[in-house]
Amino acid sequence: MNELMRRLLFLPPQASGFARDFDYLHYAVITVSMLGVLAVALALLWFSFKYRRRTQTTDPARPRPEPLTHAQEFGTAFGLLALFVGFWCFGVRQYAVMQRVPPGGLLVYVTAKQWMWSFDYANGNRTNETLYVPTGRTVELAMTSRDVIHSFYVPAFRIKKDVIPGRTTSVWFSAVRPGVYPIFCAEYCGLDHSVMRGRVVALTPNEFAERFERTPRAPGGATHPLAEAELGGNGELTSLAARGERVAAARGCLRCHTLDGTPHLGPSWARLYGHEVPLESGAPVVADAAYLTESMMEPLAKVHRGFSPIMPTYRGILQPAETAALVELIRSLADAPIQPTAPLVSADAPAVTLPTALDGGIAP
Ligand code: HEC
Ligand SMILES: [Cu+2]
Repeated sequence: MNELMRRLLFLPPQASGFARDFDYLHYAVITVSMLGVLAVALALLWFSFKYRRRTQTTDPARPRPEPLTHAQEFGTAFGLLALFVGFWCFGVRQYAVMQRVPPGGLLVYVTAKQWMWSFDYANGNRTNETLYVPTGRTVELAMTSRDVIHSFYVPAFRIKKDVIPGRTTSVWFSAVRPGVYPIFCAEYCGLDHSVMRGRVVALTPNEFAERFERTPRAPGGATHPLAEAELGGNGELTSLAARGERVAAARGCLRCHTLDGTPHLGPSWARLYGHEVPLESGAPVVADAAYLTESMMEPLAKVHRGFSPIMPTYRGILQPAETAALVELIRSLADAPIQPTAPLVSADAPAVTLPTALDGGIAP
């Protein structure tokens, strides 16, 4: 039945964990709608026959339709409403599943630009156009754009999500069987939008570990020339977190942040990722890739409780590759041990000269 409906509706293969549930709802909505159309069409035919125009002589007493009672009217209206609210409830449930990333998956950083996709892995690999993933494991994509809004769309996984410059959006899936699945850009993004394609190659976990996790270079052999150009590296493979440390030092983040749990002018990055952050305004948030990126681009949007809002914005300064490296650095410290005896501000910290920030203005 599933296979029949899938073919009838020309749907791509169901290659991710939630593809099947997703399709069932699709089938239900389509079937109900089609039955509705059919019922209306049949009624139309029947009524146009039954109440057709006749001459006075052949049909002096023309039948009149019985009007519906109020109960019948309300019953029909509520029935239809309940049906659509039912669809909506199923849809919301599926949406919630797709929004909540299960912990412990493989995190890959996706960068979109006119007109290609590139993928950065925690071990330092980078591939263009082809995303390699293991089957049977949660894969989370932390996505951002270098230029305009794009949208990451893998029909076989039934996932689609906008990719926005200056922000990080996440999407997740787990591939159910090995194969090659096309990636499309689903947001018009310029001249070559239609050829902004890529593919997901799902490998068995063994194959993935063998071919991908151990080799210093991506299986395709591709290393993004921008990776070195942007990060000033010399081409050797360093883990993304190590690159993050270089970026943090180069961009001056470590004047205010520490990696060992010591609070300084800003909160420490140790044990930050995946933990709750108390905010000055309202309810706490969980520090995920989206929150961390927002904190860099728009530090005032959510201020960590107990810290003064002195962090300058890095919008337009940090490149997407640098943002990804910083997020990965902070993620690598998610379970870092915290020195219990660490002084509030380490004595040997270099003196910090704060720009305009303390005078009320925020440096650009
Ligand atoms: C002038 C000091 C200063 C510099 C430089 C600075 N920050 Fe911050 N940062 C802060 C302060 C203070 C906060 C807490 C207040 C807030 O949330 O805005 C903060 C908050 C953050 C947060 C949110 C953490 C949390 O616990 O809520 C992140 C992530 C962050 N900074 C990243 C960076 C990165 C990356 C850089 C370098 C590119 C950087 N910061 C440079 C002072 C700084
Ligand atoms: Cu695009």
